[in-house]
Amino acid sequence: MVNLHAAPSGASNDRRPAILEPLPRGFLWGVSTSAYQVEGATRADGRGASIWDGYCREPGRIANGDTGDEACDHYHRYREDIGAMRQIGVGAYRFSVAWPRVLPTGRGSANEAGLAFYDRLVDGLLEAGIEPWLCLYHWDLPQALQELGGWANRDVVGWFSDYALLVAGRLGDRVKRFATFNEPAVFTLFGYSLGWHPPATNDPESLYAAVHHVNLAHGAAVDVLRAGVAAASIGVIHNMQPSRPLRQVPADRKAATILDDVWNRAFPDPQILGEYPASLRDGIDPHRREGDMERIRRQIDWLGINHYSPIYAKAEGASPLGFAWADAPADVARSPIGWQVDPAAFRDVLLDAHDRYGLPLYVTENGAGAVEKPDVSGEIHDVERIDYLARYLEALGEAVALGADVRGYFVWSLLDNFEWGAGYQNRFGLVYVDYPTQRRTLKASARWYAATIKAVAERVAS
Ligand code: GCO
Repeated sequence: MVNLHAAPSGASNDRRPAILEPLPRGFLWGVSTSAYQVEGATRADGRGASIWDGYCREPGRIANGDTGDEACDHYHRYREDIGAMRQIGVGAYRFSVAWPRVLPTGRGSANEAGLAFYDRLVDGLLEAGIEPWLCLYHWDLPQALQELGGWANRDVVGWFSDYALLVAGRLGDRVKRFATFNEPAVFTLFGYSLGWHPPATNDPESLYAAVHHVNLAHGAAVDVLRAGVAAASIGVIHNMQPSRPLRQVPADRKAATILDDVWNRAFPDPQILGEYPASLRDGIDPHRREGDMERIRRQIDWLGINHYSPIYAKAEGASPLGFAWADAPADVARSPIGWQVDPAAFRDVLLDAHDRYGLPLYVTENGAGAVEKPDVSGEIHDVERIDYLARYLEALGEAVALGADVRGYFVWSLLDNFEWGAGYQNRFGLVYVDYPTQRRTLKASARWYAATIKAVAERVAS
């Protein structure tokens, strides 16, 4: 059974490593990042503009007017970052390719210098014994394609599959783990309805079109990767969070059901089960052509789950979608940046995903945000992050003990990085980044994660 030793240990105030009994042999430990959040170098070596470059410059969009222009300068400092991964002892690194770095206008001529960066990154990882997990899309659409309608234009399916072909052809001799998309529910809903991500439009028609085209692009990319990469292991990454009514009243309960369909089901259901949730069908229908559901439902090898906390909905008559996003009730337990902490919800998400989709699961993101700085000795004692990770790993262990086929866990994130609308103020890294100097410092959580990985490996070996 689950046996998590997590008592405070000695002067450092660090928790002891998590010892998780039921984890399967070969359980994979990793860390995740994404291109726009860490790479910086947005004007280097021929990279084209992404939708985030311009959006960050619009007044009031991002806290403190921050942009991803420099981020963590991972583009130049990736070797040092691989060094940090080695120190932590992870087996895998999940990163994303910046589409505009390799295809500056999204299609047409490739940018050799951009491709060469990913060659160096992948080679460096392999030399360090770290498996590259490559995600094709983590939200940084080339600006030139946005000007043609972005995800609302069905032609994006062809553009995306050409991009997948380019990446597969260049890196597929060394990279075997591919994800098509990261959290499509977030960038479609936030981008095409709620106004929190580019293109910040609010039009249900283009939201439904974008949802359907992303699903088609996923299917097309799976086919390209399957045909082009020998021994590829292909998956997709979805955020999954229980959708709860703000108040226990019928109208809020209904709103929570609709949000559940839009947030948790609009992508994995068609991609894995071949069907949209019933509440979305009328909206999707005008965009659906014969044969589309077959094009979307392609065999994949694993499902990536990103999870942090539950979400809440309330009824709102004026909302065209039938729900409004709500903050969690005031009395819930929260992380240092106010996100709800509820490990049992994580356990249930893993069990539900196992039952519903029947695929091997990888937790591709989980972690805790904080506003933090080093103490006088230069150390970062992020005890709340350690506590969060320990409790969530315990919940993962419970899900495994109850039968969920979870094969790996990636912490979000390796580094503090550009946290979208929150800019640099919210830090999620195991490694602290001092942005003015780009100096990296392992936090206490990095040492705790390293100790956990080691302790689990020793237990399996004994
Ligand atoms: C996400 C994102 C990350 C975020 C992280 C913390 O996939 O939501 O992949 O980009 O930074 O989730 O909010």
